[in-house]
Amino acid sequence: AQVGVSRPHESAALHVSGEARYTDDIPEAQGTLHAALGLSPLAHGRLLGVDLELLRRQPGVVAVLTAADLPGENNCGPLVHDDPILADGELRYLGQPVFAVIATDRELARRACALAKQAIRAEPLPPILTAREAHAAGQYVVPPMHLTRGEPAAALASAPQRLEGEWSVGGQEQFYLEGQISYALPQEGQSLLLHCSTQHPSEMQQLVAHALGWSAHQVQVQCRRMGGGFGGKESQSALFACVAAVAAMRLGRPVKLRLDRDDDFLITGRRHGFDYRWQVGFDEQGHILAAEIELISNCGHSADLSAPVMARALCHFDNAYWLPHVAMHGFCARTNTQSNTAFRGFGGPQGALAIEMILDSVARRLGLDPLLVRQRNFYRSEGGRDVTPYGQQVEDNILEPLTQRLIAQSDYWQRRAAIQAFNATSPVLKKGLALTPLKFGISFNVVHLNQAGALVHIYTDGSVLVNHGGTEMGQGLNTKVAQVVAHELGVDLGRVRASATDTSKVANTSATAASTGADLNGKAAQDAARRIKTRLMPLAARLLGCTESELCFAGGRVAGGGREIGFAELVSKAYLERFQLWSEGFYATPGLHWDRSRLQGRPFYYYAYGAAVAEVLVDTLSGESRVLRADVLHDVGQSLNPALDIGQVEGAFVQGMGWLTMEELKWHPQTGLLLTHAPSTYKIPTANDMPLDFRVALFDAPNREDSIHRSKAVGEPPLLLPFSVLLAIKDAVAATGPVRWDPPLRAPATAEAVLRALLSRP
Ligand code: MTE
Ligand code: LUZ
Ligand code: MOS
Repeated sequence: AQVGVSRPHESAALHVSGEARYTDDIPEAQGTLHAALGLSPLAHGRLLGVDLELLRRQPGVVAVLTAADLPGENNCGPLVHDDPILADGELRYLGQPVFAVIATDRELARRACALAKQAIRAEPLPPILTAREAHAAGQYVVPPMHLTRGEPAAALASAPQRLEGEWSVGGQEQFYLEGQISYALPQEGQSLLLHCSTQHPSEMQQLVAHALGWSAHQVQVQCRRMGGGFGGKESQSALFACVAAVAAMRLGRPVKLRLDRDDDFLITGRRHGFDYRWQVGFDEQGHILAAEIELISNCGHSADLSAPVMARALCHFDNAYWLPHVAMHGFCARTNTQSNTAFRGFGGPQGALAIEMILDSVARRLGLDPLLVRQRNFYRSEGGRDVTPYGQQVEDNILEPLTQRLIAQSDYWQRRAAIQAFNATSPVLKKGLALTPLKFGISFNVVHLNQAGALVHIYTDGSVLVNHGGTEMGQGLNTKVAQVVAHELGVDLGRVRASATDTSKVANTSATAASTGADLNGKAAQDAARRIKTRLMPLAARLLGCTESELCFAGGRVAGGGREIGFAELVSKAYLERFQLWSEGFYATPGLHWDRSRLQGRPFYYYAYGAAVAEVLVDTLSGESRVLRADVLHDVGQSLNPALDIGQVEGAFVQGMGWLTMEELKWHPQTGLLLTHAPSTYKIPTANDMPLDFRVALFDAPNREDSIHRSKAVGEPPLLLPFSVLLAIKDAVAATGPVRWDPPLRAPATAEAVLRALLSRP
């Protein structure tokens, strides 16, 4: 079998030898020019003009572009067309691109752009820099969203116990290792080839066409691979694609736009920080009776993907739990900062984290172990406690068996006792322990996006080339899709090669996002391979003298009726008999329906589950913490490739840990300058921050839905696993105080935040 087995990433050898070609490694065509962007020095202002003469005088400068030079629409926003490519009239955030300089080399272009402060004439206006301020002023990028079930107000009023609170979680920079880049090459007769590091080539094609005032068929977008995307290249690769394309067509020369890291931080958005205000009603056993919550996301200056991000946050506030009466109110606050966007989990983590913090507070109030309170609130089929607030029935619930197995594997209860004993005798160093579960909905929460296409070629020597609408960002999608095709045709994986994503091969693709890459493109590629196989079967049956139902494609051979023929031989015979040896394939996820205005329906094909136990050590003098051990049990259905899936789970765990414990964004409270705009001031986890003892296992049970080989999506769900780390830190802090103390720990739980929580001890 070619699926269900660990195989190295298709580019692993190229990655480690440095041969893997990223967009900036494509040999430059003769005459290539380089672009850089001049950025707004104000968080908010009226744009009065740009001193073009000053910029044009700079060495190496070939051209300077402003909004007035755009031949088509000045927009790079994906859903709401409210995102200018270059500022026009209004400056909306500090870092907003105002002009582009095109020069003979990148350094000269950047140097000219460094004159932005002198070149831009603007009148400052007061900025709104926090989501709370924007909420108070009623400034939103899209209208508020409400999701309600039952009678939350009445149920809160009558609940035996009530708690309320406010909390917030910070944003997170994607920190893809390869920064944003686009390379535009004019072709003959008003057409363009664009190499772009993007998760969404079709949308780049469309937005570039609009910016040029062209039709889509004039623009071809290609992406062989990205050096990471993490959601940051789903929509936000567009600004750079549009600038490179417009400059290239205007000058009739190839133009490359590659950002340096500081500009990438200053221009692009990231994970939305959220503010919450909540109320919860519960009984003495910790059963949640009602909850009401306001979620305010900091969207930045434009809508971008903030609406579906908030919708996903609202659809994940329940996480693993039955909430009989619930009201959620989502506010997408408009602020004068970078426009926030997709980041692994797409609002799901921000929704689910809120209920996990609330349950932890409930448990502390009652003096119960938080694990018990969690388990008591799990979705279960008895008593109709298995319907989500948005009306989808949870049919594939494996929360209880998965959690039970993890409790056993991690010795949760023994370690709970050992930690209590340790803390009793250790005044400075304190340990904490937490188990958190997750349930994550798989599918784009916009129904029509759940479709994919593929193109499979078999050449006359029996080698296979597969192309599909998904993009490779390191997650191993090409490997999985190649495995599916190899499996279908019964050939070795080495005979199948995946080629660069290209809008001229598969049209109208969705972003590689929502963790659906393998689900959608794997099915589409399987469809394509099956179509070719179906054409080959009558010929194979004739050659082998058997019936079609006796045929078996495996090991590079086709067998039947006690005889066999090599796959390559069969293919060359088919060619001579004029069979079509290539095919397209298509897939659309079945059974989805969603009422976007009421937030009701079945947005998800299925759920992925998982749970993690984290044990941390906190130094109560410095506030520093360290993950001593993490045990993970994660559900990927029947894995297509366990090695890749474990890699995804480990990576997501550490990335989520970074979000919740180390990565802190700070904007200057008056100017709105992002102060943490480089690795010198913004800290992501390194090898040194890995859990000292890290045990990741897959919960190996087939998807009950007919997904590709009964696997489940893996990209985003495990980002929720390190909630356990944050809550273990909170547990360690709580151990310094009186029983039932609920420490006010914010996220990210940096050393500073931990010290603040410790200092608030009663
Ligand atoms: N893994 C790597 N190495 N690099 C990435 O950029 N992006 C994540 C996840 N894993 C990412 C990654 C995100 S945000 C998503 S949505 C999925 O991969 C997308 O790929 P998939 O749908 O093929 O899983
Ligand atoms: N929905 C979703 C989306 O669940 N995930 C996504 O990445 C996405 N992107 C665009 C629109 N809806
Ligand atoms: Mo992932 S945030 O859906 O690109």
